[in-house]
Amino acid sequence: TPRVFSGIQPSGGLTLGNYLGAMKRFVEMQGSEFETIYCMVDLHAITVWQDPDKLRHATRELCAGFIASGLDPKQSVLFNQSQVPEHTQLAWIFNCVARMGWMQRMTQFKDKAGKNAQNASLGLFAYPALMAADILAYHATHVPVGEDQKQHLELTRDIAIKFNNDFGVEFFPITEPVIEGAATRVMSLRDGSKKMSKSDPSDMSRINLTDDAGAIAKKIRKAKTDPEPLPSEAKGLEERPEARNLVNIYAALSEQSVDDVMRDVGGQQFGTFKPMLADLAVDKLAPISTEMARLMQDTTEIDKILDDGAERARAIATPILQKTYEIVGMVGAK
Ligand code: AQP
Repeated sequence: TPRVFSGIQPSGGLTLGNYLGAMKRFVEMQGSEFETIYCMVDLHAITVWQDPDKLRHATRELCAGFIASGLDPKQSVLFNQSQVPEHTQLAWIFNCVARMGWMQRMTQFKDKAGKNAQNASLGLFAYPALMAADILAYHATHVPVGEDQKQHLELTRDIAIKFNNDFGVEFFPITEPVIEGAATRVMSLRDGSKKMSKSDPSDMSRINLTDDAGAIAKKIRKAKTDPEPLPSEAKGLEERPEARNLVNIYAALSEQSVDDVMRDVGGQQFGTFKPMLADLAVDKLAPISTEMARLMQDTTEIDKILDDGAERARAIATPILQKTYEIVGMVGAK
């Protein structure tokens, strides 16, 4: 069976971007023709400084968010990356396959390292090799992600191809990114040219899955827009990033195409559209945040789910890592 792998960093609270670009898609792929494996990638999160207590909390809360959004820990494998050592073991092999020049081209590294790249962690630079290991440790064939991860997935393919060529094998699959839907790139509510991100210093720039109805309504009301009413066709949104973003969010949350949404809301003022969007967002997100809060009351249950998920993940990853070691020429591989 084709196998889906994807992950989210516990580097803060979940945003509407993570939900629409990733989690909602994860849920849609569960129970289809795919075997689904989803990971809290805590080792990725620490490529930038994380407070240890906050990291523990964010990892458990992310797991709660997965379940609250509709992932079933029996149908899907849900686990925490650091509990499966095969990820880092395979990542080392890939560090030796990937080239410095490939990594230097990664726009996420450039964005996150900023001007002072010399001061970024080595882990941040090597991030895409660990990501390739996450995916290929399961021989995953499909990876649902937001638009921002496209370049990293191309690198995963390059690593698989180079490994297979270097060792004359056809061992690692060439993974397909799955980037679909109306909201593959949800933008900041304050700046239509920046993606919505959990680490943006401004909380007003994003909707968190833990925001209450009041906060969601306020953030949407204050979202940056232009003074024009909405156009009557999707084409009219091309030069209006903030308006386009709000329409895309509306389309994704209501599971309609952008064209269908435009048919209903075209010509409206933001004074009318924004409250509609806020109501819809509260409607869709409130049940998730309520369920997350309930699950977080007793984290022993979550820890058990993660222990169990790690065991199931290792059952798949261990033989793949051992076979990799054997191909590479390591004594003792079995
Ligand atoms: N704004 C977004 N629109 C659509 N998809 C998004 N994703 C993230 N932001 C958006 C998707 O969510 C998945 C998990 O992302 P991640 O947490 O591993 O890392 P990220 O992409 O770096 O997300 P953030 O929120 O911006 O985290 P920080 O601020 O810590 O870097 C991915 O599939 C991603 O595409």
